[in-house]
Amino acid sequence: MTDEKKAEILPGDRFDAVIVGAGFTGLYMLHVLRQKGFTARLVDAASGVGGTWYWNRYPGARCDIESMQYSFQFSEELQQEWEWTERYASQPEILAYIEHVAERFDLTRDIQFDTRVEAATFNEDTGEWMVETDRGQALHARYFIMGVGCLSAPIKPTFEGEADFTGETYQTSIWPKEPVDFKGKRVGIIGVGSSAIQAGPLIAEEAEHVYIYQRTPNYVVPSQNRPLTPEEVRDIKSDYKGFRAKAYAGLTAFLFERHDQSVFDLSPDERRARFDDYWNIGGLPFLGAFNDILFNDDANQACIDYWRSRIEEIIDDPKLVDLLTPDEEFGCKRLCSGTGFYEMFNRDNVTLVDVRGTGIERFTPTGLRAEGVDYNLDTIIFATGFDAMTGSVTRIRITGKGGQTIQQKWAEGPKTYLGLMISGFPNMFNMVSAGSPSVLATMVTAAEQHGDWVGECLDHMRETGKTVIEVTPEAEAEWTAEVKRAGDASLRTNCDSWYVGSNIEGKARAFAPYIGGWPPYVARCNAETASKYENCVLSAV
Ligand code: N01
Repeated sequence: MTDEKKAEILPGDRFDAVIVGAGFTGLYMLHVLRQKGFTARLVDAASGVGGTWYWNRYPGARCDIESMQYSFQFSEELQQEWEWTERYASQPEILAYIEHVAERFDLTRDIQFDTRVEAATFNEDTGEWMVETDRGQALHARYFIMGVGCLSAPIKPTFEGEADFTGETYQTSIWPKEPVDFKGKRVGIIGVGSSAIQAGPLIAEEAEHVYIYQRTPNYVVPSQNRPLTPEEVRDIKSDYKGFRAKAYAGLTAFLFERHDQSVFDLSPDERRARFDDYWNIGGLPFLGAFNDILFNDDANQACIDYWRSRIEEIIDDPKLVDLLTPDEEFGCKRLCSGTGFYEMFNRDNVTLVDVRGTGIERFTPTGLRAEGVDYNLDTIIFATGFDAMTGSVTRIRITGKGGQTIQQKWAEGPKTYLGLMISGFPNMFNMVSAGSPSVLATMVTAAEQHGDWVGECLDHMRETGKTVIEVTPEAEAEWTAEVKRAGDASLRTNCDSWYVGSNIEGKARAFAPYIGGWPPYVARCNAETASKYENCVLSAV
């Protein structure tokens, strides 16, 4: 990116909207607003576009939604011209795609990079937001739009002695742009979530030894990633619109074959054959083998039994299989999709360290001490996750009406209307995040749906001469209860996970995304638009 293409930094600028975040959501929002003739400034802490795909550059970073679906559909030309090479796209390929989109739609001239939004304050007299950045700017805007992502507030535990460690440390969620050399190195990886599961096998191929520090095991299924064939790409592109429409009609807005049958509709042999088919399909679609895996304890146990039988086939040491077997429902946490994760433990240069007892006690000058044992390490990698769903919002000092902060508002968990609006915070839109399907749908499709919804809302405001829109507390309470109801109906609320915020000490437990399904969610959003915002108060100041 050349400097001339970056938006100029001017203190005190005034816009129709300030958008935070240059990932899929923020970029599409910017595109929509520009098409409609609104002025907008997009601000991002990174030096380029990409959002999560800008920062997560660790070895093996890859999407778990198929590339032909994890991409924009608003432009037929764009989706026809872009060539994905693999079934699941790697981080470099996704970042190249996002950069292409920004270039193709000339978005970067309205983006201010290397700038972190620190605070935003609503002025009740003017009906405007003042957005303050770490460059000492105050941007003024009628609308404040958050496209800050669900998994973009990294967390890193701190350990005693960290400053004395003489080796290198890295964090998967803020990985350097330069390649990291693991040759001949003893590497420790803290965590076994999706990030470690993707990075571990590749690092193990290069390093002298890899120690994986596992506190809680995760279920991993093979992603079955492979190059896309020209035939399947041609097939989809011959009717991309129709393909997208089928995906849109599904529960998660991405297409995969889902059997509407219970585990118990089949005989044990048929059931195993079905699970085998889905193991071969791999990735998140594995959950589509039966319709009750996530809703019925016995069906879930049948799935666990199958999963375990497959892991026993892969791993030579039965003790390791025990250690790697979670004691919670299958799919309760986000299912991990990987390549070569379990196979990695058959290598002589990989050691699984169970830290369920006293845990990682401290860092030492030459490594770390865990469960009473000293490990000599050259490199330590934190693959320790995120303050998911709300952290990227609450890390900004957002102040709404009456001086109420977003931290106060969400002290007992996120409260929203359709995920998009928050009572007490007029003219603010919270995109593809808590209270909407977000992480349970494909984020790119969700970004387009929210971008279009907000675009129409702003059109309506302009056409009717209104300048302030705020959802009613009653509508917010009803929707927040609906998000909870839908979460409680699924087994996904049973375990500790970032979905419920339990990975953050002191965070109120609440299942943050809306799991009631994509079509009903979109219908609710459309009904709100069609009713001309019956659940909101519109005024002019
Ligand atoms: O983070 P995580 P992630 N001592 O929270 C451990 C998406 N994503 O970055 O469970 C020891 O899953 C922690 O242990 P525990 C995807 O949605 C997608 O890997 O708290 N361990 C856990 O093992 C995913 O779900 C892809 O006991 C400590 C790990 O760190 C989400 O992002 C790729 C510890 C954190 O796992 C998050 O994944 C990557 C400590 N003090 C990410 N503190 C795709 O495939 C934490 N841990 C698309």
